[in-house]
Amino acid sequence: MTAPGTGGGTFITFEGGEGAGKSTQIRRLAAHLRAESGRPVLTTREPGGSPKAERIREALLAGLAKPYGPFAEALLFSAARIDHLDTLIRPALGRGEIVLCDRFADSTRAYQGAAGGLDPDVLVALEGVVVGPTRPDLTLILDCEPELGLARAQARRAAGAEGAVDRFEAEALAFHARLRTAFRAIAAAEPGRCAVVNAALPADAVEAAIRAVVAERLPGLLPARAGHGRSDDRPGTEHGDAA
Ligand code: T5A
Repeated sequence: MTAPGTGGGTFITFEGGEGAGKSTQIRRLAAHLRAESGRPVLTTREPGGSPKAERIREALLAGLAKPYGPFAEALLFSAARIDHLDTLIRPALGRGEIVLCDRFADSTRAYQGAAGGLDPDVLVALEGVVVGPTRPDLTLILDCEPELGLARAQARRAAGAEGAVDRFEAEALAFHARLRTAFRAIAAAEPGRCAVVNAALPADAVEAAIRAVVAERLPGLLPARAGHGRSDDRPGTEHGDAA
């Protein structure tokens, strides 16, 4: 069963704090679904995903909107989201594709709302206008201590060609702790849509936990096959605490 606004496609979002492993796990789930579902799989991200939204992403992550406060930032994330939905996500869902998106509206709730202090009523109104009926069928919330996620992001930066710490990663630890609480609260408030995955586990174990959640929550996604989508038939993996 898919959400009413997804037009025959399947919309899965990944959420969580900095460096929780969302990009890593999107790549892995996309490869699995491409191999096993027989349906096209689109991976994308927010902010960004479409050429115009990527331009807004650059400004947001450079901190250009920070002086104007969380409402202005939420408006810019929303502007990027409108273009992303109109030009990429809704057309793909309309073609029956599986869309895996790295962050979506829950990030606005957590970053600009719970951690940034923006009025929840404003967020609800904004989300209603911007997202409308295009709600995710499933949201995987990758949960770990903020210190761990920030350390992973820092290690990746030290090893690669990435630039300086971006506008949100640079926030104080207390901000990141509020984010974690916010994402867990979103999951608790919408248990039918959201599943919390223990992202502190090794990447293989997180992947196995995600496959198990997808198989359980979206049983029509993969053709029925003995043991399909179950992580406990794979030696060397352990279950996450998917809720
Ligand atoms: N934002 C976004 C808002 O404020 N409001 C909004 O509405 C939206 C949509 C986006 C920023 O914008 C904010 C949130 C963000 O601050 P971004 O660069 O896309 O910026 O930031 P993130 O989404 O946080 O992405 P990151 O790349 O930092 O983190 P990921 O994708 O969660 O982590 P990933 O997979 O890149 O992994 C990080 C490192 O850890 C390793 C990986 O190999 C990598 O090196 N790793 C693991 N190591 C050990 N064990 C595991 N299980 C591991 N999983 C990954």
